[in-house]
Amino acid sequence: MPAFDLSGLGWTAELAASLEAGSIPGRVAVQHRGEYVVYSELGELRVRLPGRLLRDGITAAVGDWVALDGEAIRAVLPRRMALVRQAAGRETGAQVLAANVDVAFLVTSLGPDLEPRRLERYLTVVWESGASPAILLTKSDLHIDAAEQALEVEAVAFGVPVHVVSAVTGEGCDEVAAYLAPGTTGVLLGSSGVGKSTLVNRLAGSELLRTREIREDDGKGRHTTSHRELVVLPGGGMLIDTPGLRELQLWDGGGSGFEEAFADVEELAAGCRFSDCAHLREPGCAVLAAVDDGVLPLERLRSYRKLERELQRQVRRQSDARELAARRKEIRKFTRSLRKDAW
Ligand SMILES: Nc1nc2c(ncn2[C@@H]2O[C@H](COP(=O)(O)OP(=O)(O)OP(=O)(O)O)[C@@H](O)[C@H]2O)c(=O)[nH]1
Ligand SMILES: [Mg+2]
Ligand SMILES: [Zn+2]
Repeated sequence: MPAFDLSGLGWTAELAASLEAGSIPGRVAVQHRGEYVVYSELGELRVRLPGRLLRDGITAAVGDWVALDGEAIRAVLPRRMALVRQAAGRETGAQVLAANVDVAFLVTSLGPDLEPRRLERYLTVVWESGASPAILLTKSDLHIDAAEQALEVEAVAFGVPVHVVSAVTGEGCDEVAAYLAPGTTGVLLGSSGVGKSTLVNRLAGSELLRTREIREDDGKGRHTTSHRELVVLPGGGMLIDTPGLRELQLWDGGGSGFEEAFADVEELAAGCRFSDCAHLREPGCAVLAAVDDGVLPLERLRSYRKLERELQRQVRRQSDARELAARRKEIRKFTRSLRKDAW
C-alpha cells in the first residue's frame, strides 16, 4: 500500500495546528455506508466514525481531513469550505457533497442536456460554498457545433470559464488539468451520464472508475457511480467524482451565493425606484426595463425569481428546524429535572 505525501493531499500548517497530539492525519477519499477510506502517510486506511461523534451530529465527507486513532476517526478537522445542499427527502438537513474543494466543475454534455437554468442553480450552490466554478461541456467529439454552443453558455455564465472537452479525443483535458496543481482539489458535479467518471479516468490515465457501458446508454436515470471518491491524478492534483445529481436543492449557508450567481440582476435591481422592488410590475423597475430592452432574458429573470423563492422557503425551513431542535432540547432538560426531583 503506497504511502501518501500529506502536502500533496493539501495538508497545511493550519490543519497541523488543529491536530491533537498522538493522532494520525488523513484525508477522506471514499465514504461508504458506515466506513471511510482515508489516505494517509500509512497508506490507504479503512476507518469508521464512532457513534460518539455521530450522536454529536458530526459526520465526515469526502475531502475532509480527519484525525485518526487506530481504526476510528477521533475528530473531523475544521473545514476550509464545503459544498452543501439540502438533503433529498422531507427532513430539513444539510448534506455535504464535498469538503475542502478549490474548484467545482459543473459538468454538462453538449446537446439536449445543456440547460442554462440548471447551470444557474449549480452556480448558486458553488458561489455559496466559496469554491471557484468552471463549466465543462463534454462529449465535444459528438458535436460539430460545440464552439457555438459554448458561446451560448458563456452568455449566461457571466465570467465563469467555459471549457469544451472530450474524453475521447482529449480536447480540453489539458485545460481541466491546468486547474489541478499539486495539492489542489476539484470536484465534478452534474447529471448522470454526462461523462464525469470517464473524464477522471482520462485525466488519471487509467480505468480507475467504473463508467457506463455504451449499450446502457439509453438507460435514462440509471446511475453508474454510486459513491463519491477522491482520486489523486498523476500531475499531483486531486479530483472528486460524484454520482449524478438528480436534484440540487439549495441550502442557505448564510453566504451570498445567490447574489453572486445573479450579479447582473442584482446590479440592475440597484436602479429600481423602490428598494424592496419585487420586479413584478412595480413602476420604475430597472429589471423589467432591462427585460423590455432585451438586455436581460426573461428566462433568466424567471429563474432568478424561482431560486429566490426557493431560498426564502429554505431559510424558513432551516429556522423552523433549528427552533424545533432547541425546543426538544428544552423539553429533554425539563423532563430530566423532573426525574431528578422525583428521586
Ligand atoms: N463520445 C463520447 N462519449 C463519452 C464521453 N465521455 C463519456 N462518454 C460516454 O458517456 C457515457 C457516460 O459516461 P460516465 O463517465 O459513466 O458518466 P457519469 O457522468 O460518470 O455518470 P454517473 O456516474 O451515472 O453520474 C459512457 O458510455 C461514456 O463512454 C466523450 O467525451 N465522448
Ligand atoms: Mg460516474
Ligand atoms: Zn425592480
